[in-house]
Amino acid sequence: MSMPTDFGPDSGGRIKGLTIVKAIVYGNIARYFGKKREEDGHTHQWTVYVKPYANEDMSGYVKKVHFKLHESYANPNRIITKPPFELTETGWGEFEIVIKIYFQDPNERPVTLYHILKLFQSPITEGTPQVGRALVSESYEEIVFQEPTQLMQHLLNNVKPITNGTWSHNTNFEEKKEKTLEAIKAAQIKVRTEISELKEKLSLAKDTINKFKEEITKLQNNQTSSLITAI
Ligand code: SLL
Repeated sequence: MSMPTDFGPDSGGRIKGLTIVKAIVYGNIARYFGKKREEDGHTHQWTVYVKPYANEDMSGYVKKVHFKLHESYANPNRIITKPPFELTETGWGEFEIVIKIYFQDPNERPVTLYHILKLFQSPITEGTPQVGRALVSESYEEIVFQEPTQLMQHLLNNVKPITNGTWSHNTNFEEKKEKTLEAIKAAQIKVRTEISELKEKLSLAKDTINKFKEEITKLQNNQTSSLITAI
């Protein structure tokens, strides 16, 4: 039986034409102590995480997640080898965390994400989801596996559920998607209207230019003919 797999020397053992997408959510949750801690000046406890968007156990295809913290932390390189792929710490400041996801198949290049650790509620981002007194800052992302190996395809397509219950997120991504789509559509209409208004203005300006040009030509012709008459 023929297989859709090409294991020829140029294929690298990858399944040609196949793309598998895995949706993930990454970010942080943070909780204020209520005061500055005397001994180290820390004000918050936070957890940075990578989790699956769907109810799927990522460890089927994720080998480890590397969280790179700010240099002010002792051992800023933290490696998590099993789910939940998360890290809890305490601190006083916000900084960028580099998240590198390694896959079970070493042929698959690691994926790097950047997350700005958020501790403080900013007044402009109203609607940032709150859990109890905690602050949530998370993003939706899709990992695209282009032409995975047969091993990786198997791992990606045979993930186990995490829970028998419902798997939900702090952020209502469906609602966010709808709202973002609406905003894009509204912006599209606005831009289209502006373009047609500008086009109209441009064509008016062109008409005016042509009228002036005609006037200039007329005046020049008159001048020439009166000069000829004078001679
Ligand atoms: C800032 N640029 O100044 C940032 C740096 C670093 C936060 C924030 C260290 C905790 C510890 C900590 O919270 N660093 O003492 O280990 O806001």
